[in-house]
Amino acid sequence: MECPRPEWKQRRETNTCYWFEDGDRLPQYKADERCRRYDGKLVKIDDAEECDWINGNVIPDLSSQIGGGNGRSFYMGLKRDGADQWRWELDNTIISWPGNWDAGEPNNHRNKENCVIIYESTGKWNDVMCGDSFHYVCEYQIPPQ
Ligand SMILES: [Ca+2]
Ligand SMILES: [Ca+2]
Repeated sequence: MECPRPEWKQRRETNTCYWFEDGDRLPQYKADERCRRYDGKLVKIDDAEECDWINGNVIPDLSSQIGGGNGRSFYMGLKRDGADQWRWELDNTIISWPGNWDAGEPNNHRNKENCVIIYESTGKWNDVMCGDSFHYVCEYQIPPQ
């Protein structure tokens, strides 16, 4: 059971793989296309436990590679829907936990912020304009054998 590429990080308890893509910055829909290329999707952070795992395991590794966290931000697969609810693109479900929003977020600045990024420095979330370009996080579920 393997992740799509060696640089993806595997969470063994759930056989889930994560990839913090820190080369390109892309608008959200293009980031999603890029994840699909590897049979993945932009990450769905199902609960506080998964959030803690990502913040505790993936983000520190990433930061150490470049000698410490900086101002990078990463798209996840959460979007505001027409009814002003936060919905996961991976399975079209509404978020079922409070999330890990930064202080004062989501603020929907100018009523135009329908996508969500993770700050590398803190793991906190912010709603942003989907057309703005950021790095991104893909998730891939290894199929049961
Ligand atoms: Ca997940
Ligand atoms: Ca915001």
